[in-house]
Amino acid sequence: MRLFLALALLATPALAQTAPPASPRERLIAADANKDGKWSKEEWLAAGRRDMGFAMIDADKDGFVTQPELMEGMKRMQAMGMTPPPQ
Ligand SMILES: [Ca+2]
Ligand SMILES: [Ca+2]
Repeated sequence: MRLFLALALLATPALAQTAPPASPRERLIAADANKDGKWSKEEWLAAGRRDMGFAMIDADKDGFVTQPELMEGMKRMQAMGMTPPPQ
C-alpha cells in the first residue's frame, strides 16, 4: 500500500506535464518553461499557438512575446474583427 502511494506520488508530476491544463491562458502560462514572464517562439508553439499569431503579437519583433504585448495583440486582433482564442 505504501509502495503504491509512493508510485502514485512519483507519477503525478509526469501526469501534470502531459495533461493539458484547462484553459488556453493556463496552457500559455504553463508553456513559459523558463518562467521569465515572456514566450519564445518555441514556448509559444508548445502552448499550441500559431506561428502567425506569434508574428502578429510580437510587436517589437525581438523574438519574444511579453504579457503586455499579448494584451495589446489581443486588442488589435479584436479591433481587426478577428476573434482571439478564448481565455
Ligand atoms: Ca519564457
Ligand atoms: Ca516582443
